Amino acid sequence: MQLDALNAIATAMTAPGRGILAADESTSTIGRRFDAIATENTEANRRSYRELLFKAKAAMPYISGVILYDETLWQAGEDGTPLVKLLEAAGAIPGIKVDEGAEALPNGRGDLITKGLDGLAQRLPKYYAQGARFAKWRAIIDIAPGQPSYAGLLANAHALARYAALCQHAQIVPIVEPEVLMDGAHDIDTAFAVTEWVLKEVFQQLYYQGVALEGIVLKPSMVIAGMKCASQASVAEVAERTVKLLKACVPAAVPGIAFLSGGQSDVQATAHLDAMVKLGPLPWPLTFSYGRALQAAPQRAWGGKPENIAAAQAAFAHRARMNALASQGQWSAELEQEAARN
Ligand code: 5MM
Repeated sequence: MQLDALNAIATAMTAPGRGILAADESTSTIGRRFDAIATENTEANRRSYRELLFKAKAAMPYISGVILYDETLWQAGEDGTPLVKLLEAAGAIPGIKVDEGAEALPNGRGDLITKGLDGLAQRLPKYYAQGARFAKWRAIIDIAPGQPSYAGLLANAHALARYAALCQHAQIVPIVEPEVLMDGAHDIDTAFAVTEWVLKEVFQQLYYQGVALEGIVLKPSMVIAGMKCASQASVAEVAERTVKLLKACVPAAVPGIAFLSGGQSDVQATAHLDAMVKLGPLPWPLTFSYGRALQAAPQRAWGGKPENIAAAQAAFAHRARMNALASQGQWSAELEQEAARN
């Protein structure tokens, strides 16, 4: 393992002013997104949609890396150029989602376990040869009565650490993504306590598996009340709680932290990132690795129609720029409105 090279990639992925586009929706997830815009979930439509994002000239300067789904890694655009080459030409690092989704953990009382370790050592060199320089694995932690169980939490943290060690041996930077879902009715105190437990266990397991922290990117969820909770915290409180938690749990050796948006509205996800960065200086750069919060607007603008490609690219560029500003603590709600007027 060449740790300096892994560290250089992880540092580039989380450089302030740029962030990661999570475009790794599995075929069923992108199908749900396409349903919402009355677009058929065909291979050609998935390719056209992702191609329009990667060719968005005004957006890509703000994108350090793109997480791809397996299918996309091997696809070529309309003129035959591999989509990976489009990304490289735009200065974005290609990455690959290597987990194979989640299933119920036996005896887990509702906990899920992420699959995909079997055969991963054999798959990684193929991804590297195709241009992937980082990978992603998402552990899903749901909060509900009696959940997560320690058994579920430990199994997921262990799998994340095993994945990360395998990636580093294949010279691929692992994005370590423990997502505490914000779907429930839990309050922000519960989100804090569970996320703290998860991060403590994840870093313990990374240590046991010999993962070099200098060669990973952490992709956490923010500390936020569940969507069904009546009492929602302010932007300032979410930022303050999240930064407090990260300082207590994430070693300074980690080169950067790139958040997931987890179902927040796009502007909310930007506002939270900006507020956290403004609490700095911090031991690590904070940026975005958003899926829905970057793509909701371009998907609506596109609606599956070729004549809307320019509008979709403009919507994507706007969100990418707003988040890039947020990663430097330079975003404001006024800027958002100003851009909407132009
Ligand atoms: C892009 O969505 C990814 C999940 O796809 P599947 O559920 O189909 O596997 C997801 O892992 C994503 O990378 C992160 O959760 C960040 O996306 P959000 O929408 O939470 O910012």
